[in-house]
Amino acid sequence: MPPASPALAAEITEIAAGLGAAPATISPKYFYDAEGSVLFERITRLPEYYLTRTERAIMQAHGEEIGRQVGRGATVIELGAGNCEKARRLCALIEPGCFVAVDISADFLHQAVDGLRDAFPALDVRAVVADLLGELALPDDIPADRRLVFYPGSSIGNFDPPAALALLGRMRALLAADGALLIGVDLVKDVAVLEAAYDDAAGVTAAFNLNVLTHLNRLLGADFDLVQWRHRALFNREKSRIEMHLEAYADTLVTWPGGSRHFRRGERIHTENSYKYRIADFAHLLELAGFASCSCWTDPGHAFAVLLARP
Ligand code: AVI
Repeated sequence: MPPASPALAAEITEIAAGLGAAPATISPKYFYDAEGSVLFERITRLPEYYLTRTERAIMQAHGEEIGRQVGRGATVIELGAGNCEKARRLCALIEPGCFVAVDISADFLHQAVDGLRDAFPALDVRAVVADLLGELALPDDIPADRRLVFYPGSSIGNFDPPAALALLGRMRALLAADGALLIGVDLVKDVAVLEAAYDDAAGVTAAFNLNVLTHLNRLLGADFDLVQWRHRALFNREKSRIEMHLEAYADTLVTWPGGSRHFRRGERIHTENSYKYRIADFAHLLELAGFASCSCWTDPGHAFAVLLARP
């Protein structure tokens, strides 16, 4: 095997430490290889996965008011921009002067911003490759005034509250006094609805969760046998979060170069948390991060909320 790059070596060390921990964990960032990204797109169109379409409906229903509050000509900074699909709808609503797409995946990002430039030829479109967990530094020539940080999809829910607070603080640091944050947040609701959204009848979320093992087999040279593992998605009421796990059907030994772990039947690997908020609790988190005021819109069933927060 050729020697791993320092970045890959660090990932391998992180993954091996997670597999060795009690309970075992795999970071959700490893969901998103090429296959995982395709599966996630499919999840967003599932009947049980209400988040994406509900957020879209809120943005459509209240687009005029959001546009009025933000005003034309702002600089939109979308964090985790992905395929820039949501950006297109937002740009049509608020007509920004500049759009900055920030994402960790360079290849995907450059393709997506090219599409956005074609759709909005007059818009100044930039791409910034950055990890949201690191320092969020933008190039100096990006306008500093009237910035709108856009973080849709309830991705904030994939961070534990202290990490969510720290990320909101980094977003706040990107803004001058006239800036704002537009963020989508999934809300606490009936457990059956929540669990179905993360364990759909067609098995797409199960395939998404299991795919992380295929990714690890490739990345780490591990020998996970996927038929030995099942997808579990459970709402943890106390922590107000959906937890995704992979559970061993039988005693199984997993090995990789330099390590191994024996899993007992029923033992789980924790792969993701997706926190569900009450609006008041999320508004409090925003306040702690330095946002002084916010407007909030929700759907008639109060499944999801879109908040516009200002310093
Ligand atoms: C990306 N994120 C907001 C999704 C969520 O709902 O927490 C990831 C996901 N995991 C399983 N289904 C969707």
